[in-house]
Amino acid sequence: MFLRIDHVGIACHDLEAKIAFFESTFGMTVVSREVNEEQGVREAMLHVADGPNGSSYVQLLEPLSPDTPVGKFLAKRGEGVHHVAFGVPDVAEAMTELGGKGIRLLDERPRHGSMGSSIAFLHPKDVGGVLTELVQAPEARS
Ligand code: CMX
Ligand code: CO
Repeated sequence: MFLRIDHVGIACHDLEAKIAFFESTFGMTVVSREVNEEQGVREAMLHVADGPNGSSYVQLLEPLSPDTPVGKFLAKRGEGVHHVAFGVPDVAEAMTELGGKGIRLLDERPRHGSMGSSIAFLHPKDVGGVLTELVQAPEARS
């Protein structure tokens, strides 16, 4: 079902400071910066590696306000890993398949993610405590 780990989402208070840390410590490069109002985040994607099934990234997330998924997470748990995102060939198909297995979908339909992707989230309580994101890359469907 999964093509790759697309990204690991990391919640932080100060996006610019965290970008500087990842760049200077790991030599990673920012490939995209976006504000996603729908998700309530200011975010940056840092390239990790390219594989046969696409690229993988670290996604740094700063909340736009306390009353957002990442804002609530930071208040409750502090900075750290917020979600894991898997690449899928077709996010709508994956949602149907996983919904049919009783996993709660947090989105009724795919939403807009980073760099033109289509995304959907699975409830962390149904995935062993891990907020899980499905990602379809813009070029994935042929
Ligand atoms: N990972 C694991 N567990 C999490 C979690 C996370 N990121 N966020 C919340 N939870 C847990 C909480 O700890 C809590 O558990 P307990 O009841 O045992 O304390 C439970 O889920 C409910 O948490 P809450 O703080 O009451 O928050 P909500 O239920 O209002 O929202 C969630 C939780 C997952 C439904 C919401 O964060 C959501 O819809 N997330 C999807 C969208 C998102 O995260 N967008 C930002 C990223 C965008 C991107 O990647 O592009
Ligand atoms: Co993400």
